[in-house]
Amino acid sequence: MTTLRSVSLIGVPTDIGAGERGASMGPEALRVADLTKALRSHGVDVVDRGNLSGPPNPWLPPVDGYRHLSEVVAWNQVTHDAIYAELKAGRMPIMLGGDHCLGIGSVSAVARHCRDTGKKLRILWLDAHADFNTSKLTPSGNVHGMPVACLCGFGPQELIEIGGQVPAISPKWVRQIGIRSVDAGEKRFVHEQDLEVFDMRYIDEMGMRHTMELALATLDANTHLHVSFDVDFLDPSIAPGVGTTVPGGPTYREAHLCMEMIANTGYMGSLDIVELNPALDLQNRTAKVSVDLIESLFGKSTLMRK
Ligand code: 6HN
Ligand code: MN
Ligand code: MN
Ligand code: MN
Repeated sequence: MTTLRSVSLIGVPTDIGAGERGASMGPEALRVADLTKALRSHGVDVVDRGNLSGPPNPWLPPVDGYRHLSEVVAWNQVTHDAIYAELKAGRMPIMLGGDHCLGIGSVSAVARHCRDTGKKLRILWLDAHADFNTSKLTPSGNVHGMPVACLCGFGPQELIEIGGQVPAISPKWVRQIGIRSVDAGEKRFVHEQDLEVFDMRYIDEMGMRHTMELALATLDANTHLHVSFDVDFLDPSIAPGVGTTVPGGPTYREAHLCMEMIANTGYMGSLDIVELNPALDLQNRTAKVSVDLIESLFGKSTLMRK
């Protein structure tokens, strides 16, 4: 396995892009669930960089289709800078969100790093949602429903240019897994842009193994794989601590298989863990299951396959 074994944890304690308060407490909940210790038990060198800081959540209604746009830009700018610096130093950043709008800063930093180093970028977006809304399509104005669109160049100038190039990524580099809630206009746009979506219907019919074989099919030794793990990917029965639960997600074992197959590639170079909302959780259960799954992402497997 060639996965980088030097990891930096970066907490980004904000719920600025969400429609429910509380994801700002996500980083601390993951620390309380012993993320550092769990990673170290798999031989990973872990440094916890603490939390980034940014503007408070003013909790205002959307303006022109966006809620809190200037604050969202500020948080994503600091996220971009921190993630980019870690990659430049040869470390694997793990961004502890925070809501999923932070994927804009995180993935745009990874894309910039891939341009610097000539690496091919692939992005696995593990989520119940496609996060492909625009200000015209969004039913909520919440920017956590828009990061994939922004990364592909569809969004407000000040957000889409954070990584120094517009668009930051091509839709062709993205594989979405676990999708089961897409808004009507968003669905049309997903088809128009030809995003590769492995939705729950596909996983039900074909199984997680085949799904992941396809999602990982175009990886090679020159690939940087970014995993953006929205905790609402998981079935709410195992992960109740998220603001936007959607029934019918992957089971505990399906989710582990997904993570184990990613680990086996050896190509994961960066990771986001987002949308964990301790205010909605039950005794930190969702944080614990997230840490458990991250262990699988770093090679914990029952049969110890090499
Ligand atoms: N997330 N599609 C809905 C919206 O408001 O745009 C929900 C988005 C959820 C976003 O969970 O990262
Ligand atoms: Mn999401
Ligand atoms: Mn989601
Ligand atoms: Mn197959």
